[in-house]
Amino acid sequence: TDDLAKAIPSNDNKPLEHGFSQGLTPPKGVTAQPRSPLPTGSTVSEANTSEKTGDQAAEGVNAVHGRLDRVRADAAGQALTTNQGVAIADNQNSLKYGLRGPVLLEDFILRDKLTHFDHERIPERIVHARGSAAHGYFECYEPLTELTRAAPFQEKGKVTPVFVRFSTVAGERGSKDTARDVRGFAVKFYTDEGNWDLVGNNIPVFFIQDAMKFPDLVHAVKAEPHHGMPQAASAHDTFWDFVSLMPESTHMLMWVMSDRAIPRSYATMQGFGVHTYRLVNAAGESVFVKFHWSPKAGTHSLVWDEAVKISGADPDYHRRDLWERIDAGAYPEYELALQVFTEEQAEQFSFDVLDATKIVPEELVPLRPVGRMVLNRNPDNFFAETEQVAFCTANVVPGIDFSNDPLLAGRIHSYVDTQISRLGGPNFHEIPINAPLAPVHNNQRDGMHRQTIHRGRVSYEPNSLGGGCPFQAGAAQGFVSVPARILAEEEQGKVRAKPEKFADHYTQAALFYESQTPVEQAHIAAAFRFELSKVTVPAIRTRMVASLRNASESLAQAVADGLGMDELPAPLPRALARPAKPEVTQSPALSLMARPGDGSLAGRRVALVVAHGVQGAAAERLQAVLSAEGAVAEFVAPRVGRVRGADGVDLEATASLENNPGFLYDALAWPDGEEGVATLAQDGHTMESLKDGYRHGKALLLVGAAQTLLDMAGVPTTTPTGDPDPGLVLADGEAGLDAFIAAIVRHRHPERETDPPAV
Ligand code: HDD
Repeated sequence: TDDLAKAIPSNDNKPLEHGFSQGLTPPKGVTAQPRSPLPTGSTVSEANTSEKTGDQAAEGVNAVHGRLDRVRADAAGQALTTNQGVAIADNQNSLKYGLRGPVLLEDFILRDKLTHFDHERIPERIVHARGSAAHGYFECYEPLTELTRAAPFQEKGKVTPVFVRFSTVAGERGSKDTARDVRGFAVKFYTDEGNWDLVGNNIPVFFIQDAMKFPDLVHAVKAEPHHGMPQAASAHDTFWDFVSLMPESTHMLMWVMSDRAIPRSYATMQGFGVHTYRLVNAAGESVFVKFHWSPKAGTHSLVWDEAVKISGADPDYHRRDLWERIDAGAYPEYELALQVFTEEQAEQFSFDVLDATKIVPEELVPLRPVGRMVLNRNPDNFFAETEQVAFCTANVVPGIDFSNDPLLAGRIHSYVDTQISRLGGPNFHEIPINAPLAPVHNNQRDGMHRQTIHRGRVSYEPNSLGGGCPFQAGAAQGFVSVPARILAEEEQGKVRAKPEKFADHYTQAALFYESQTPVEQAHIAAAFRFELSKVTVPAIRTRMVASLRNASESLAQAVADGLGMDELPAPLPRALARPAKPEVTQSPALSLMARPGDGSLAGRRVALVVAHGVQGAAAERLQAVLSAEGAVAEFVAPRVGRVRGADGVDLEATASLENNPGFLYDALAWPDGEEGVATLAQDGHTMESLKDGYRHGKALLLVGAAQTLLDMAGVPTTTPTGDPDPGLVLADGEAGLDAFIAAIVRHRHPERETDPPAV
């Protein structure tokens, strides 16, 4: 038994649950398998060791593996058992009195199985129900000890394991990924000094300024309560009724109506901590900070028509993309940058840094890159990890502290509170995905689903019976709140009110809109038009346009035109007649075009559309070149399976135009081959793929005979202004390959766009 106990890292009472070969003797004829070795191939350095816990990761393996490994189950070579560990002889039939007789109540095996099944679901998150997650690590570029004592930032090259969950906000757990919505970007850092959750979004501002309004906002945006529609969409009366009555949401509306709300991938969107937080160094000195994540692959989005079509063909589009990138080793990577400023600086800004509807423009406080985050491992089990992970804004570590943002204050309460009902009690911190790597010692006891077996008779402090343990850590080790004072404020006593600058609802909305390229502005106007056209009560539309006039006359006019309004309503009265003069009126960094990415093809999906009679060898070379650049290039044919090449070189189509329509790809190519092209020309799917690819601004390559398809599909070879189309590559042989690759890197070719679309 001693040997066995040593071999098992945690619960030595129950080796059998963990698939240990030392356990149950397998039935005759079955060989017991040794436990599978820890996964390798992660790029985490060996320095990933917790000095505190003594945890040492296996070479090349994230330390978090070790901790979760104690609860991983592997049934290889094991017999089926009940939850009490009793081996099950027959898993096909209930226990009956006679072959055609009644099932017996005593069938504890049937009841064990059904009872558990009946309770397999837990309540979904009230917001951010739909999500996808991955493991990875954060690596610090340089010590930030002058700014913070937070564990992840203490050494150059220091690696901290993370678990990241991305989500949409409004839709239910099974809703589509490509809804127009904010995306959650929640990062759990398993630091040496406890868990730090940076629970952010892909948009740096929020709809409301005070947590008091959060339930109203969420009730307004979710499906309407009488008929439960629409699913995962803000395009309905109650949402626009609420936001048009809440002018503080105008800035956020600009962002959610922009292409940021329809990202191409979780790997191609930014993340933001949103609130102003504090960094605190070992001397107790603090500065304000805003957190920014920027994707290495660049910020890329879908276009609306594409997002709508994808949601039908693949509602799991973003989940699949994240999974496949990690599976293929094209690990999503993000750089963490800080905007650091002092309280005195903040006092001088034209806006209030405690107002979550405001950004700090990068031109005012530049971004300081401090590290990178790599997502390099998919979860083993969706429920155990992605569903049960509990992020809480209250989870901060020494070196990180809060500001007085009133929205943040509500969040500090709300997340812990929601997990108690969602995860069924106060011990959700013991669920493996939530458990810190740092040890936990306190006098909290009992409650639903307690895992820890506390030893001894002492569960209070101070005590002498336990030698005074666990003892207060003191200021040197423990968390100490910044003794913040409120600068330049008179003693006001308890108030339910807001500071004056909170009432400037439009200056930054204008800043965002004015900082977009003309194409992005057109998309914002089209999104407002689409959403408001779904609103059935005309007065709500009018009120929204009246509000927009305060942010941008030209946007308001474009939206009014799109809604067939004969004249513009009078602007909504402003809460603040004379807002402070903004420091900047243009911020190019706010455009999605500001972050084109590293120029690699990694993670891009390319369809090579083929049919019997294609030039097989050339098509194969095309696939090889694109794959060598990191793209996922697959043959798509009228049917899956073998495609006969005219030159005797056969291809394997892994997708069909029916099961994977063209709009699921970033780029499409039609290789040469007269007979193949003639077959494709007979297939309506080909024309749809070509038209969609053109309309969605994608890179298109047509080689030799395939160029005849353009005319048939009604796709022009120049842009509407008569200029050459940089995304449309017409080639003979291999001549156009470089141009095609350059066009894919550019992501989309919006110069083709007309409103309404010509194709
Ligand atoms: Fe929240 C979930 C982000 C305001 C209350 N929120 C949730 C998640 C993210 C955010 C990413 C999903 C976490 C996960 O993947 O499990 N929320 C934000 C941001 C906000 C914000 C960036 C504004 C800056 N949230 C906000 C307020 C409140 C909440 C003001 C309430 C006072 N949020 C919740 C919640 C959720 C949640 C109800 C649902 C499930 C959960 O917490 O774990 O408590």
